[in-house]
Amino acid sequence: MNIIFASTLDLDDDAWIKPLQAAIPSARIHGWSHNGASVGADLAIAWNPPQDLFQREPGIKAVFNLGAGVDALFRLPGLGDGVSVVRIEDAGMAVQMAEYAVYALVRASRQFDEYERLQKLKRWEQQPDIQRGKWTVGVLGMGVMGTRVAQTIASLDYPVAGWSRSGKDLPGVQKFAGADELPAFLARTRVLINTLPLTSETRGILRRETLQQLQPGAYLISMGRGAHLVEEDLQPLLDSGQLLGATLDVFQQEPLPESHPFWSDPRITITPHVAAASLREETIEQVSNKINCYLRGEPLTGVVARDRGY
Ligand code: NDP
Ligand code: OXD
Repeated sequence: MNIIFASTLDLDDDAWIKPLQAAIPSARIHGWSHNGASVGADLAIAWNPPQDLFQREPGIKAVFNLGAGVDALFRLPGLGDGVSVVRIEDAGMAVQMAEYAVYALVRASRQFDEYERLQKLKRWEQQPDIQRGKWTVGVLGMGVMGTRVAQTIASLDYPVAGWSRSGKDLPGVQKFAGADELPAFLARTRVLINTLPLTSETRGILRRETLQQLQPGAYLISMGRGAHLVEEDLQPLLDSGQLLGATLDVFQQEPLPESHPFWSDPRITITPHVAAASLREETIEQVSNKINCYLRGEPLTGVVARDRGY
């Protein structure tokens, strides 16, 4: 049984391949070498995978993704319909997504962004008290990430709703399901938090037509994928006052090019795809458990539904 560890990132072999090999003794794990020949891989462990992964290794039967989002894998040529795609579930990321969302929400709702501006001017000016009822929060995607985000924000007494394909019942979180209920969800939401996976159905979901259905003076916090946002629609919505600000972790092109207009817009806060980092120990433990289950023929969690793309 050969496993290829396929990543274009400069990951340290000692930190990744050695512990994976120790945890999966019944297989041989090979590193990816650019210009190298096939190792006859049966399985792959992938993160930022090389473009020619499936062309060089046509025998791969299952891919274990070292992250939650599998959109990059689906863009690779040669991923056969019969190949199973398995993703990481949480592994320490959901709590980080919740922290990121709370940071951006609280910065806006408690006006800490305004206090940062006032400090630069050496001005001692108390802003009006928060009216929590006016800070309605809506979470797009109620999976592993969105659930933790919504629960955390609900615990801070903000009015929270969650939208997903099937609808999720959570105490303190209003449920919205499917495309039919999206307009009602948007209409009650002021702070929109995106934790969706990128699929053919969710690409471009953050666009003029949807964002202008939010409550006036809205904020956008996006941690899903860059292609959820139609980037050219954002600044006109900020100019019109429909949106007051945006905190973005993900972009159509990453790294965000220096010439991109978002960099110099003070209404937009930018982070370099760090809302949640894959934590090495948790990720190695989870992926090796999944591979060992697969090798023993046991059922797995985190298997991506190929027809839905997540
Ligand atoms: P899950 O698969 O657990 O959850 C996905 C959620 O999105 C589900 O609630 C699902 O609905 C919902 N959904 C998917 N498609 C649709 C649709 N067409 N309409 C309505 N709802 C839909 O994924 P995770 O929560 O683990 O991860 C979500 C994404 O977060 C990842 O794919 C990745 O892109 C992003 N991410 C970003 C990180 C960062 O650092 N910026 C870090 C980690 C993840 P249902 O429940 O009905 O299936
Ligand atoms: C992920 C990410 O999908 O880090 O895991 O973006």
